[in-house]
Amino acid sequence: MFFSSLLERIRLTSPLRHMVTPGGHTMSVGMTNVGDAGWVTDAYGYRYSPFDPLTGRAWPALPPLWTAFAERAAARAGFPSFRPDACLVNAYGAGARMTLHQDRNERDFDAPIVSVSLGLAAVFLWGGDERSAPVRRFVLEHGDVVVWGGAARLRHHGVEPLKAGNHPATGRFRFNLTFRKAR
Ligand code: MD3
Ligand code: FE
Repeated sequence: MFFSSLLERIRLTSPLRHMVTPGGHTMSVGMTNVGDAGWVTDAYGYRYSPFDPLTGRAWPALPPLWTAFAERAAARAGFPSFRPDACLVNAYGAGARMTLHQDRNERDFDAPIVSVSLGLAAVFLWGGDERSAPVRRFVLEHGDVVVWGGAARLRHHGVEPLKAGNHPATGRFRFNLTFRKAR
């Protein structure tokens, strides 16, 4: 499948790593990026960087097949002019989670974010515009593609700790790709 094989090649250039938040917490989710810019966090803050801080070199290029896939999904959801320039790759092992947050480091909130879930299923947390708003739970399964745009774009969201398991496509992991217009 074109996601998994390309992912293996990406990891050889820019390996998955556990980044540190400005508050000093090491993230349980392993991350890497492809594209002209990649999302990073360290002691200085959250941002998009044209370089992989681990290698000092550019992130691997967005595979044209991935870009085409994300653009087609966005178009079907009503965003025909979406052109992603970044893709964040998240890798969840057993217990890895993402606390409730908003995605606010992109320049243009009118552009949607397209997410692709692969491998083990996870419980997705879907909150509101305020962090304190009630949260709904959805299961994201292998092959699920969601386009988050319009009023959904700045909603709080997160992922519950991943349950241990084994998936034929990804082994003990869940991967999530998010296609973004960062700049
Ligand atoms: C709703 N990733 O990378 S994907 C993230 O499963 C992130 O790894 C989660 O949240 C994951 O920032 C959730 C679904 C998702 C992604 C981005 C969104 C939902 C979103 C941005 C705005 C609103
Ligand atoms: Fe997010």
